[in-house]
Amino acid sequence: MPDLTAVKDALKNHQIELPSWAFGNSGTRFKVFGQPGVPRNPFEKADDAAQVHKYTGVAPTMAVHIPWDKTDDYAVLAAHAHEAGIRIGAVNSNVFQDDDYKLGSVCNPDPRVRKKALAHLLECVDIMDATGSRDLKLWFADGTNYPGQDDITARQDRLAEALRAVYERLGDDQRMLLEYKLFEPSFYTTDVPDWGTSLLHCLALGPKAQVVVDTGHHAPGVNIEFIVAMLLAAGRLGGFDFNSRFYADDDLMVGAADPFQLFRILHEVVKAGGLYPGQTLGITARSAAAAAQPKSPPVAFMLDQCHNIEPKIPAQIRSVMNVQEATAKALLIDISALRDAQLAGDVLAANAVLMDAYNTDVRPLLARLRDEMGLAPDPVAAYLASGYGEKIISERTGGSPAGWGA
Ligand code: RM4
Ligand code: MN
Repeated sequence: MPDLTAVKDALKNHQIELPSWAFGNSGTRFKVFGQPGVPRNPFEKADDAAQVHKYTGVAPTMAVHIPWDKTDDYAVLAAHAHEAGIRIGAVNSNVFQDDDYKLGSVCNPDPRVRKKALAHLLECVDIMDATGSRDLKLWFADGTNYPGQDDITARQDRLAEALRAVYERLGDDQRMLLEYKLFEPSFYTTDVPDWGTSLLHCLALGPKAQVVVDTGHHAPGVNIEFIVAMLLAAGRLGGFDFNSRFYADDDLMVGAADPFQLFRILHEVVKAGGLYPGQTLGITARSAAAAAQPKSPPVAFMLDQCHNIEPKIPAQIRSVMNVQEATAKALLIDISALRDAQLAGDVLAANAVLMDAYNTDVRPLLARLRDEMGLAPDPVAAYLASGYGEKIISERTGGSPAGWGA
């Protein structure tokens, strides 16, 4: 049986990163429903993210998205986040919301547009230097809508060239995470549609280039844990963008559509040791500044979500708890019993070991864990009782609420 103290230690050290954009207004292409009290700038987003960390104890960083979180001095933003009790995490680039990018960004046939997109990506690395962030997350909306519109391999060459330039700009302790997505906004070809394409680029670049798996970015029925296992084995799983996927990429709360899949994914991560801070997959050296930062796990556990109809801060708390519950269950798998059954070819016994862990109610264990961490046993209830939600509604009047600017 797994050692409960070790399970609790792993859960105490777990780090789940929140997306700044989860706190702003969001919606679908049909309608954005505004909510009262949403942040008006990245500083207020950091304040809200800090609330999630305050009640869960395992969400110490907030990813930013440029230009949604544009500010004059990123060191000031980092200091503000620190003051609020968190740090700035991954920097997400945005080369999909400018008229110039109609035919793509770094894959665009026009060299002028490619140059502009690359300049933005390099600016994001400057921001990482100022915030002390380890990871640059790259997602490209590039692709084509019609057969013959552009040359598939020429676009790959342009992509490789831009990625190389970004890679060369990274510090020793920085990484770039290349995200893939099956389709949308392009409908015929997508330039980074799958983990194979992302991995090929990363392998060509070097160890600081890693694949990021956004759970929503797959076709229905894809076995995501298999992809995760392969990437972990190759030392190239840089992180996750967790969310759900009912029919396609919905950015709803992680674990909403399929908590069992989340558990299966986390089993692969736990088995490979991807949970534990201090391991430095792919990083060759640590600068003094980075060494002074609290250590991050080799696999970044990021949320990539939007809360269109539900209140945002409690939804982020719930999402963190969903990842935490699935992780706890994965940690409870009796690995030696599983291995024995597997090696004996006992199909049913092996499956039973996995299901026993999955069917365990881990909520009492997590309540005890929170108690040991000096937290309330029910984070959502504690947040709702705190009055913070009412406070931001009354205080945040005037100005424009933050949104994703689509
Ligand atoms: C994209 C992609 C990116 C995220 C944006 C908001 O679909 O998943 O990771 O930064 O959405
Ligand atoms: Mn994503």
